Amino acid sequence: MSEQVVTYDLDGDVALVGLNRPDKRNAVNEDVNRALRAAFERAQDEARVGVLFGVGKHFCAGLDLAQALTWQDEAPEQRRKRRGTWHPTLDLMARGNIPWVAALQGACIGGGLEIASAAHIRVADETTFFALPEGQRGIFVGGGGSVRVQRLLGYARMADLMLTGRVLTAAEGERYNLCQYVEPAGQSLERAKTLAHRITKNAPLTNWAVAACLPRVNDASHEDGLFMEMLIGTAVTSPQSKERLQAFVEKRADRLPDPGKSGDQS
Ligand code: 1HE
Repeated sequence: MSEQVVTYDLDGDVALVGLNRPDKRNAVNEDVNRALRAAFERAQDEARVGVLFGVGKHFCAGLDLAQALTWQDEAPEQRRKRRGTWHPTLDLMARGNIPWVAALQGACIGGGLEIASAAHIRVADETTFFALPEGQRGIFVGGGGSVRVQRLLGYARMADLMLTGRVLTAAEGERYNLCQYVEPAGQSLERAKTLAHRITKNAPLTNWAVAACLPRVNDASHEDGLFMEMLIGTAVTSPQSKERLQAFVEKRADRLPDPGKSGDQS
């Protein structure tokens, strides 16, 4: 694993993973993919929540097109080995054991959007822009985007982005369901960290159920989904549930703030 292309730090119970090729706009080559996978595995072992961010002005410009160019003349057998290598990496994030928050700024393009879509929460800032320019590059999505990005956007919007090369602003991205928060320029990472630390306070089993089980329920039929929900509900019940329910009943737990009365809820 290359230490330089992906950074890893632990901030209390939060793992901070950084895409670190700012001069290449954090384009993802094979080293980055391998390093990301190692970082996600490590985070699952030692953190309760992960934050993924991009170093520099851009989150990620997608697949490293210069490296992809070198693959074009490879023999079919060699190319076969490169197929689907992003999938296990991003599945670790999207349906692994801990929730992930992605902090976005600047370009969140192609494979960059696919990576962001594997996070459970996406925090953009006002400089963020989203695009799927695969049509212009003569390639297809390869990081699970046809499943994950399409589920966020819906077919019509995904087809529009892929066919026309349309670029969305942060505000449009929020409207299109590509991010849940839009912060002032330069503040997405701080907000993502705040959210991550808040998430660490949840019962760990509930976090696991949201991170690992909800995406699978989302893939199931109505009937199977309800059955899975019943099983997950049973698995999530723990002594912590009893203590937390008791704390509420005994008025020891914080009440939820009324958004109409309180100001900032972060
Ligand atoms: C790259 C890449 C890259 C930048 N692969 N090297 N992604 C794209 O089609 C997006 C392509 N990138 C861009 O449109 C622009 O670079 C940005 C809008 C992201 C940023 O623009 P800018 O003016 O700040 O930077 P730049 O001058 O274009 O790029 C700076 C350097 O980064 C330059 O290298 P240099 O050696 O000439 O300095 C660029 O070549 C390099 N660079 N983006 C390689 N993507 C799993 S399948 C997913 C399929 C896809 O991801 S398709 C979408 C690919």
